[in-house]
Formats: sequence, C-alpha cells, structure tokens
Amino acid sequence: MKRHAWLIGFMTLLAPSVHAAQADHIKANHAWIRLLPTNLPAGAYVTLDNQGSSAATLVSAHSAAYGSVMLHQSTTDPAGNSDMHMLDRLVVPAHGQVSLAPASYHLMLQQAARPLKPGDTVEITLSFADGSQLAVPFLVRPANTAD
Ligand SMILES: [Cu+2]
Repeated sequence: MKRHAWLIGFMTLLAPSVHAAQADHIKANHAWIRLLPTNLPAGAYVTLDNQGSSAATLVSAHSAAYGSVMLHQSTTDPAGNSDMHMLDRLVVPAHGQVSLAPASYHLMLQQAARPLKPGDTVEITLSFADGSQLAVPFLVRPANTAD
C-alpha cells in the first residue's frame, strides 16, 4: 500500500516532462545576433515556429558566450521614442509563430565571454515553462545587417 502510493507520486512527478515537452514542438528559424562593439549589449533574433497542438511559453534563455541573456520587447511611443522593457514570458501559440526581430521582441545579450566576429556561431539555450529546453545556434552578423 505504502509502496503503491509512492509509485503514483513518482509517476505524477514525471508526467509533465513526458507529456508536455514544449521545446520538442518548436522549430527555430533565422536565428542571428547583431554584433555590436563588445561593451554594448547585442540583440539576438529568431523565429519560433510551434508545430505542437498546445502553446509553448518561453520563460528564459542562457548562453555560455554571454554573462546575461534577457528577454526584451522594444516599443515606440507616439512621439517616436523607442524604449525596451523586460518580459518574463513569451507565448508561442499552438500551430503558430512568434518572431523575435529588430524593433520588437529580442534577446538582449550582455557581458560577452570573449570577442565575437561576423560568421561565428553562438549557441543560446531557450527554456520553456515546463522546464524543457532547446539549444539554438545563432549566426553572428555585422551591426549593419538589415534583417
Ligand atoms: Cu533589449
């Protein structure tokens, strides 16, 4: 009896990672970083395509190449001033897409571990609300890249 209860508890713990691996349904396309001088924060952009039948919620990101990776949204007020603020989550709808792109959602990269140059590839790991993760290679492109 006691052992049975333990087993059910254990299976309940396992269930979320077995059934709801949000990262497994995400395809990351057009992943790139706009390279800026080392002391300035760089923006990382990617299109997330959710091929699953439930929403996937991006909650954080990290990379060995940067001391800090934050999820940001750029906004422009009616006077034309642009600003950005932190997001604690970004929902990719079921069978939908979200684009992280210049002047919109982006990953803000700070404290580069080493100097990077155009053509380099930087891996950034995206973490989703269920704890699942997706490692995405981002191409480093020059500051003047249009998109
Ligand atoms: Cu930013």
